[in-house]
Amino acid sequence: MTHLLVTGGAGFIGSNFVHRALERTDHTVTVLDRLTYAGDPASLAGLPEDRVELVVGDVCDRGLVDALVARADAVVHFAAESHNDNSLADPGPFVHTNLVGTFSLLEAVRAHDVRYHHISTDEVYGDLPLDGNELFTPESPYRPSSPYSSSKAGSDLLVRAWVRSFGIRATISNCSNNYGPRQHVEKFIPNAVTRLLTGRRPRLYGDGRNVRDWVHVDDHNAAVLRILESGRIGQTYLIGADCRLSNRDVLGRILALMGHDPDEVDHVPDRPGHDLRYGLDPSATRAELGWEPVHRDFDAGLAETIDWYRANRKWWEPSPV
Ligand code: NAD
Ligand code: TDX
Repeated sequence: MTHLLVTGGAGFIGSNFVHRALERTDHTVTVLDRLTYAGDPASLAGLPEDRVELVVGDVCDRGLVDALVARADAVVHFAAESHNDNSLADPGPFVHTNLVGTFSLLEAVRAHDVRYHHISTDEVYGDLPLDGNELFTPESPYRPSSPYSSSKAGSDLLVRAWVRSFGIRATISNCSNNYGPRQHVEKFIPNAVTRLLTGRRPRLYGDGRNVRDWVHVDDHNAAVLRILESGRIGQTYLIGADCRLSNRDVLGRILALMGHDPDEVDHVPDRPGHDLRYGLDPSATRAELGWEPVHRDFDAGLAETIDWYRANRKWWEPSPV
């Protein structure tokens, strides 16, 4: 049995990971989460109390992190400020949590020789031209665009340096855009769904041609568990499901699935510096880990996600949409 320290485990992807790890393994879990606006203990409701504990605290708190890492067999670091629009409005918390928080964890895993997995994003590679076929690979240069993605890129580089200079036992995964239940309503898909559920039009930034590469959060975390089990130290793994769609297309599908007209959209000014296209090549991850995404039907995944937001209004209604 393994004891995991999961940072950011009360957020969207981290809580999904905790549910999955408890269902599929005999691991025990300590969640370290500051419970920012994006963290909700309700996302951990119903889990076996003898196998999971929530510690409310900050990943930048070196003393607390050191004590928690000392009693863990492995760390999975999800905690981050994660929303691009917020990083444009106020970059400070992104630099602090994403860089200083990662530094604090790296120093603790170095001191206690604990296995570390770092959760990151395809956005560290910047964007691709709208109309090409090129994809990100683990060798693509780092070219982040926003305060969010540059802080994540910086955190990845810290991990790489700690592997090379100090020999820590770390892996990194860079995943594409996630969707699924318990995603904060600030993000595109839940924002559109919950605006429609509350009688408002969803918003499309700019001309809506920007492309995102979608993966279901269950598939992301299935890959993360595989990496923990059999990933090679020092390796970077790209996680994605080859589902590249324009924002216009995604919104059209949501409107159709929810019984609305295709033109029930508010066109709003574009995001400054808005990345044009993300697309990543997950073939090396698939070949090495034998991992395959299960949620291959995007419309079915979207429909299930919409149903979850319909059925769980109490979870999201307190947040401004
Ligand atoms: P989220 O915003 O839903 O959750 C982040 C969690 O971290 C929250 O529970 C929050 O309370 C916690 N947190 C924030 N600052 C903290 C701090 N200083 N100390 C302790 N806890 C803190 O984010 P998410 O969408 O679940 O993303 C999780 C990770 O996955 C992030 O590292 C993100 O960069 C990465 N990622 C996200 C996506 C995506 O599509 N959402 C895609 C690829 C990678
Ligand atoms: O109302 C909206 N209308 C709209 O057109 C919102 C909220 C977004 N958008 C667009 C902007 C993006 O092109 O939709 C796309 C997706 O937007 P976000 O949900 O904000 O995600 P993105 O900026 O692509 O970043 C996400 O994926 C990578 C996550 O927030 C990051 O944490 C992750 O690293």
